[in-house]
Parts: sequence; structure tokens; C-alpha cells
Amino acid sequence: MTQLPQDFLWGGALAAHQFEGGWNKGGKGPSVVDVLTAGAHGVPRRITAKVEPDEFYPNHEAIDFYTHYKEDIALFAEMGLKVLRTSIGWTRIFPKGDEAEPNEEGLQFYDDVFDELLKHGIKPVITLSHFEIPLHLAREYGGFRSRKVVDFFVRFAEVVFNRYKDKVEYWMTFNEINNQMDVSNPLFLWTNAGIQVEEGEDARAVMYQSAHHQLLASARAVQLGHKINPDFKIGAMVSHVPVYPFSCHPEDIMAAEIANRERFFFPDVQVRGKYPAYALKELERIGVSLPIEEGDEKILAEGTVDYLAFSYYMSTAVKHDAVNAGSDSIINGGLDNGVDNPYLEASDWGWTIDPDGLRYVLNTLYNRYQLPLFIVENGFGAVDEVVDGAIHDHARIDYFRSHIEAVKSAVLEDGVDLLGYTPWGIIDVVSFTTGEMKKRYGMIYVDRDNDGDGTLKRLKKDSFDWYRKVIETNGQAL
Ligand code: BGP
Repeated sequence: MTQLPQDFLWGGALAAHQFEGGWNKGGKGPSVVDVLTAGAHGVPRRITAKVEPDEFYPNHEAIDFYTHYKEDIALFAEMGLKVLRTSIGWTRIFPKGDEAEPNEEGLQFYDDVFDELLKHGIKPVITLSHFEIPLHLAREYGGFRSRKVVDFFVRFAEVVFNRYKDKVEYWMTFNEINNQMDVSNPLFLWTNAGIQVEEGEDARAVMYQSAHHQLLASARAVQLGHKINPDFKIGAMVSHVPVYPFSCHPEDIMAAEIANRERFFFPDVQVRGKYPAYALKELERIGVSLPIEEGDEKILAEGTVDYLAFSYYMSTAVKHDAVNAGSDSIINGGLDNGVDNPYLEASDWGWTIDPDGLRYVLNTLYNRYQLPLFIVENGFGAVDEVVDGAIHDHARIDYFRSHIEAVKSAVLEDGVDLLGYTPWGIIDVVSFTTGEMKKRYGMIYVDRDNDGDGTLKRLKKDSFDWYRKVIETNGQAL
């Protein structure tokens, strides 16, 4: 094979809460992200107690895809996308999460969006929850601390699987389910699992216990989906920031091995159907028991995923004797011994640029799990300038070129089975970690600034035509 497979799924990636807007339209209820304030360079986003804002929540309006979807999908089609990876806003379907019946207006919205995509030959690839747990389930039930939330998630999955069974083939259960392993950042447990850790609680214990419920929810959804449509491909989705040893010092190697468990714990269960030995040992050491009930192990064993999707943005490194040397907990994935890698350059937000890391990750994940992989996020967050109506985003094109080269090496030289590649934020969206519009990923520019001002006009960046040619030539013209 000298070329990527003809059916390689070139696409773009988005998440409902970061681009749809219309946060309370069409009967939609608030989700956990609807109470996240805007951040700014270096200032973390905060979780507020109220829903009705007296503070600015950038995702409430986002880029208003809710009313612009026809225009945006036409642009995606012009680019030649074969798939669009996005999510279903859980609270459009179940505004509070615990209702018996779904909200028809929310279901109709996704019918309209999926029909519009399919009309243009673009297949939707859908994440059930991309940081979108209903706020009511977080506030009233403590999110995935409660076993009841497993049933609410499965009910939501059942409704959308049935409704869209002829329109969607590829599904994922939870976006970046593993980033909550970084319990030092309160945002992740909140957006992944609907949990706020109380004073005096051991965050890691809380995380592991609720993770059991979330893993059950994922496994039950996989089983149910396969019953509803045996052709469904249902995947896990993880963030993979590989941790390199800083040197060949054996203790650095071991420090990296241990740190990488943060990345592997969730997919180890979702792919292999049981808890890995290192996690059971850690639980024993910290004196935590999981809320396992009769039958749970069988569900985990029988609800394994069909493929593994992941996001890749950067790599990091650890040094066994470094303590909190890392410059930022997000960048270093909450690793106490995270350090800067002197061989790599970084984006304006400090995310390292490491295309070889993508080839490394593709090999690591494929050899560990022997399942088809799907890169459902990869991209370069940068400030874009509009000059005479044009955006010359050459740094972004360079980033994609080098990463697609890495993809080709992994597939063509290493034999990795890869389903497709969907760059993150194909159109500018609200940044998740910072809450800014200024950190842009798109190949389509949206005129909206950090304060929410702007015409919302869409403009093609230079990367738009570049990527169109990449897709047209199946990755030959880079
Ligand atoms: C991933 C999320 C996305 C997205 C992306 C880029 O963690 O799945 O939702 O936002 O990262 O991150 P950011 O927007 O913070 O730059």
C-alpha cells in the first residue's frame, strides 16, 4: 500500500457546546459547561453556582451554528469533508436528564443537521457526551457519583440510537473520558463526570469510584447500541498526551511508565473489559474500594468498544526527581514531575508541537489494543489576523502537514489500522480550557471576539483550500 485507503475518513471535529450556541433554545436545559465562565490567558475558567448569567459564558452563544447550520455545512461540503465528528447536546434531548420522555424539538434539531450533512455526502460521527452532562444531574445527583446517572445516560443513548440508527454509524460514548485522571484541575471532573470535590474528600478516590459508574454507563451503551443496530461502530474516546522519559535514566523510564497509566486506565477497561492490575494495586494502596455490584464485571467484559478514538495535540515529559517543575498543570497533564521538553517548540499556549509524537501514539495504541484507531481531534490553537479579508494561517498549515505526514508513516510504514482523521475545530469555536475565541483552530474564521462581539461572518482561511486539496488527493498533496 502506497496510499491511504480510499475509504479513509477525512473530516473535521466539533463539540455541541463549543459551537452550537442556542444554549436555552428549543427546550434545551443547562449542562455542566453552561456554568463555566470565560477565562483569559492564564486565568482558569470557573464553575459558578448560578445558571442565569451575570457573568459571561462564551459557549451560550458560541458561533451560533444553531441558526447558521446550513451555511456552515455548505462550507464543510465545499472543503470535501467525508465525515463531521460532533456531539449531541444531552440537554437538548433530556433538559434535566431524569425525565421519562425526551424533548422532541431537540431530537428534530439533530434530524435537521444530520439530514443536511447527509444531503451533502457528509456522514455524522457522533459523541454521546462531549462534556455535556445535564446540570441537574450534577447538582441533584452528584453526577456519576450516583449509580442512577448510569440509567439516565443509557436512556439518553437508547433514545438517540433509535432515532438516528439509519443516519449515524460511528459513535463514541464519552469525550476524553480519561482527562479526569488529572484531579488537580477541577474543570475535568466537573465536565467529564459532573462532580465537584468537597473539602476533606480525596479527589482521587472520588474519581475512581465515579469512574466505575461511568465505565458501566459506557459499556451498557455499547451493548445496547449493538442490539439496536448491529452495524453500529461504537468507540471509546480518550485524550492521548504521551509522557516521554526526560532521559535514559532508568528512573525516568519508570516515571514515564507510571505517568502513562493516567492515559491508559480508562481505555484499558473500555477495550479489554476489566480493570488493569496496576489500578487494582493503586486502589489497594490508597484504601479505596470500587462500588462494584453483582453483574458489573460481566457488563464491563461484554460492553467493550469496537474502535478507539483519540485526540492528539502534544506530548509531555517527566523526570523522576522533578517536583512541580512543569509550567502548567494542563500542559503537563497534572504530573508533579512534568518538565519542559528542550527538543520541542510550543504554541502560544505552551502546547508542544510534536508530529513524531503522533506516529508514536498511533503505534503505541495500536500495538496495545489491536483495534482500529480514529484520530478525532488534532490541531493548532493560535491567534489569527484578518488582513484585507484574508487569513494567512501558515503555521497551522505547517502543523497539519507535519502531522498528516506522521499519520501516513504510521499507516503506510508501520501498518496501523486507522479509520480516519478529523482535525479539531474545523471552524473557529470557543476554546474549552480557556473559554476564549482568541485561541482559534479553524480553517474557517468566525468574526467573534473574546467579549462576544462580532458579526459572526464566516471567512475561509488559507488552510481551507489547502485541506480541500489534501482531501481531494487522499493525502497526497501536502
Ligand atoms: C480537547 C477537547 C475539545 C477541544 C480541544 C482543544 O480537550 O475535547 O473540546 O476544545 O481539546 O482544547 P482548547 O479548546 O482548550 O484549546
